[in-house]
Amino acid sequence: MLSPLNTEIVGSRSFVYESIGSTNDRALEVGGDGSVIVADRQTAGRGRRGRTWHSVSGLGLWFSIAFEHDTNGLAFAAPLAVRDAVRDICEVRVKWPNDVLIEGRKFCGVLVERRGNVTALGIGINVKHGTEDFPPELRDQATSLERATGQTVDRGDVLRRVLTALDERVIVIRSGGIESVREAWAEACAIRGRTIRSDGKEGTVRQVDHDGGLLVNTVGGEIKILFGEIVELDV
Ligand code: BT5
Repeated sequence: MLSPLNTEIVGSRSFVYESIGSTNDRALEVGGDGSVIVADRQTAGRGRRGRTWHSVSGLGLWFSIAFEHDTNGLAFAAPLAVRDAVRDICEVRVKWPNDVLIEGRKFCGVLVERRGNVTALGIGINVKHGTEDFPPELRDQATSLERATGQTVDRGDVLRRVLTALDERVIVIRSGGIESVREAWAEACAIRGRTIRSDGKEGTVRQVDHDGGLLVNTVGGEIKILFGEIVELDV
């Protein structure tokens, strides 16, 4: 599934599995700056806060990249790389902080985890799923590239494009350009000025902070939300 890449950092080594617990766990174990771990199926794919990531065989891209230094900004770079990779086939929206949606439905999620000096950037992309391939509870909220576009999409091609686009962003970050990547991500989230609700509080997003947190004006004053759950009330 992983053809040779013309990249500097991402793809320094690659490990391809038919089935694995979680590619993030494997990335944290193998380390190595730029190592890519791809699995056809995950038996324990996970999202944030212990949530499950549905990762069946043959339909999606479940992969992680290990990084060993300068890892700030990966959570900004990943959704941008996915957006750029599929730009030719569909228009996507980045939902703060790092879900990627097509027509309001999630087809990609990102999970950044750190252990010791290794950071795993995990990316899940639904590619070939039809409606019935998702468990019932996800059918209304999830989609795949093929379901959304009606076109046949090659998983290897999408993977190569994502890794290449990610490599470009990581190079920018490592040469001191994290602010430009953060700004591009904040722009893609289109969250400034939006009315949102989080943990029972409602307000308007005034600014995206340097760490990606949202500065929100509420009736009780300004609050900051850092990688929490939000509902956008005026989409
Ligand atoms: C995420 O978490 O969106 C991060 C998902 C990261 C998955 C990748 S796959 C490779 C690597 N290895 C791993 O073990 N993980 C990473 P979160 O924002 O917490 O969203 C999780 C929620 O998304 C779930 O509770 C479901 O509601 C929904 N969900 C689960 N599987 C889905 C899927 N395949 N497509 C769309 N939504 C899904």
